[in-house]
Amino acid sequence: MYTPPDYPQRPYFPRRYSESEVLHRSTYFRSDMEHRRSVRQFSDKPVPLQVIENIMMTAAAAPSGANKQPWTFCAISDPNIKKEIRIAAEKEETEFYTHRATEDWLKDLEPFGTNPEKPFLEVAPWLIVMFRQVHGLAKDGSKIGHYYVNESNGIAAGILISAIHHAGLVTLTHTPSPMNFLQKILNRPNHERPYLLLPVGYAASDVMVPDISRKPVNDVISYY
Ligand code: IYR
Repeated sequence: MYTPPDYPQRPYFPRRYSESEVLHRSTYFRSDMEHRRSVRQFSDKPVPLQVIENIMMTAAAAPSGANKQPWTFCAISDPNIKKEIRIAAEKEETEFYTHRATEDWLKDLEPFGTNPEKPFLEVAPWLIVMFRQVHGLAKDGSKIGHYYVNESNGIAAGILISAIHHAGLVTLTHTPSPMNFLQKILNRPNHERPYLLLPVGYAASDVMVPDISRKPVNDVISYY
């Protein structure tokens, strides 16, 4: 017998589909998501704020530890701030490519043709910066406990990327390292730490991506 917790509960009506619809929807979604690629060449075509807000609020509907929703999404379209972020990111990336990266790492990056130059940080109409909140802050300034902060943000990031793709836009999961400069440039409080930087927009008309493939089913799934 189901015994409800001592907290208000309400009925929930999950979407219900026929078995054939479930098969069709899962097949269709799989193929749509398999079409997704990370993109480094963006068009400067504007994307309305409402689209970006829809995408971020989709991500903010992610499950999280004890429903603490330990994230903040910052959306940047101001060209001056984008330029400031590009300059700071390129400084870190120059360090990475000239000193920090191992030989093996640089070799693994060859298919992507990456280098310290990050023009997409200025060309893409929006930059979304996700911050993970190591704890929350109550109105009186006291700390609110947050749990599974990395896992929660990883889940929200996945949904964010899916929402961007679903809208017909492209993105790149960009992680200049270290990324503390984002906290400074965007003036975020100390309990927020940069988690991911995603340029968002339309792909450039002549966009190219490396000819790489995903692991086959037997390499990623084991049934028991
Ligand atoms: N952050 C660097 C390097 C880089 C690292 C990995 I792992 C990638 O998958 C891609 C790039 C850069 O953005 O160039």
